[in-house]
Amino acid sequence: MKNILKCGRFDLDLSAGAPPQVMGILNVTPDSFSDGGHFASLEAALSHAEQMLAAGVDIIDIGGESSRPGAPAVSLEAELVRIMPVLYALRDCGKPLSVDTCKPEVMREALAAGADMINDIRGFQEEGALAAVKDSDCGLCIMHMQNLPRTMQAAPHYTDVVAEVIQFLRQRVDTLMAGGIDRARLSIDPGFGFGKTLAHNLALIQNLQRIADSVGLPLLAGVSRKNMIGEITGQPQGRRMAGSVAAALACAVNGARLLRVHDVAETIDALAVWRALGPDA
Ligand code: 9MG
Repeated sequence: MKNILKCGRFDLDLSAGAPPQVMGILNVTPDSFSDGGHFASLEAALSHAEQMLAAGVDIIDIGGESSRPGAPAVSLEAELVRIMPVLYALRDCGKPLSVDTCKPEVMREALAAGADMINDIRGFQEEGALAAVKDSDCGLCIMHMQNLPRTMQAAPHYTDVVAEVIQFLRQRVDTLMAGGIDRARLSIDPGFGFGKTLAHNLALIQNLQRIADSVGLPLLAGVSRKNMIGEITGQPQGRRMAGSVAAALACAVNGARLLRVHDVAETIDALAVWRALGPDA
């Protein structure tokens, strides 16, 4: 059966037999560019986007607020100044544009400027978030997080991480649908590293298909360059590409239909090799 995610101007085929969609990460935060100047950041972001497009990215996720553990909060104005020029410049790039934000005002501005998807690590729980996306036709990614980025890695605790993530995602889906959002616009995400230990993250990877089936929606996985990759490989941030590609592939094998990654070209190659081995690989 076809499983289409309605995503603004685009319909994404997330059916089981179709190749997983690769979402390229485009961070427009001072820590993602070396000199921090605004014009230089824009230029660097656009050049990075061009590289991802040339590599065959399926969707670009633009973010102006870092969600790293302990990262400082960013004001509404600063977030808009970072992402809006990038969104305008990429609007006609031919691929869906996602905006990674928790702020309803940013959601509204981004959608008015042509964003196709909103990726909210808080699962649209902020007051006004549902209303901000309701009357558009954008896709939504609902992510699970325990606590908030400042404190989430202090002492993550679950009795049953898989069951609790499923329960949260089901509740958010029910709330969003009760609020008038079409189910065809929804995707879910267990939120790797967001209030999770390595053991929690591994349990989630092993159970991705169960999570997707239990909630009944396509699942997005974001493991790229995260601490869990460093914990397994012993590698620092700048040397986690191979581990990230391997983890993304494991997520795809286990049922993820969208992969949020930094290393677009390498992930696409890995997926191509896996898919060449046939449906049972
Ligand atoms: C913004 N962001 C950082 N990590 C993420 C992840 O794992 N999933 C989603 N949906 N967004 C993320």
